[in-house]
Amino acid sequence: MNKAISIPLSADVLPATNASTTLRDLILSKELAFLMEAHDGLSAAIAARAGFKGLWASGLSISSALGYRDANEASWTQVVNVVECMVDATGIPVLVDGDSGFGNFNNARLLARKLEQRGAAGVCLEDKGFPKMNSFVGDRHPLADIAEFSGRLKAVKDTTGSDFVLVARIEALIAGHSLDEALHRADAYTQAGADAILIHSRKAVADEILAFANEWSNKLPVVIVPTKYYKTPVSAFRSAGISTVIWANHTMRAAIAGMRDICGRIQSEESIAGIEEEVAALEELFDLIGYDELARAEERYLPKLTA
Ligand code: SPV
Ligand code: MG
Repeated sequence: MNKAISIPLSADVLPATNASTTLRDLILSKELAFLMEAHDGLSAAIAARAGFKGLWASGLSISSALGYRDANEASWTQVVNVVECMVDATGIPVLVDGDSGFGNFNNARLLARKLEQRGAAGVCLEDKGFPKMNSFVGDRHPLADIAEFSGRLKAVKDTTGSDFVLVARIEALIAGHSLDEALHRADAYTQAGADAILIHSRKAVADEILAFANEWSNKLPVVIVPTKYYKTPVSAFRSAGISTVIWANHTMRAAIAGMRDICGRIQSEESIAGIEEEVAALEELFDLIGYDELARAEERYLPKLTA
């Protein structure tokens, strides 16, 4: 009997212990969990290799990698296709940034169903309209009506399986509303069936996030994105009972810095001799993308080479 081959690489690349940890396990665990941003198959494989047990398919990073703004310029089908590559390249759970769901309840449930079919472990929907704008850009972040957004959440919950994780993201603090408004929304989204609450902030300190966590007292797990309050030590998040930290854009920003420096050097030096030791070896690339598995498959499936 032929054994199914794994394409392209999962078992060859990942520590076996990672593959069986579900997103639900991570988010519900008493331990503080970390999701690392990725935006394509390669960055996903690198993050998994580093030991992360779950990934954040960042809307900002996926759209940036495609050359688009994080304002729903990339279509939902483009996002779904990228997520599929991330899933194929790793085998660890992927929480997808579903923005505001690309429309009403109907668009949101279609997006979630397609993500689930392609192997995503969950989706995060934010309570804004379509098109949304990245939370760190400008001041125009009108919030969705609570009842209407709750309908989006319910539709996703009714459409997806019980393992698929639905994270409701509250943008009230981003939009300049009060902590009470954020808490009120968190209650409504809990009623609507969310599995976790992502509370977002763009302040340089974590005070409003920690105040939220304190008042909320873990009615549902709390997920945070400390991009702007990056100086806050994770011990503060542990003490506050936060469930999950998302490092939301750092493979993308590392790639920008690396590519910017190397392009500049090659351009000015008119040579690649000086940078050879500074870029990843081709062997590392072949290893990350599982060329060894392909070589074994060739042994099995291709006719033997004759001299
Ligand atoms: C993303 O990574 O796309 C996010 C997080 O949604 S943020 O950029 O902070 O809005
Ligand atoms: Mg986003």
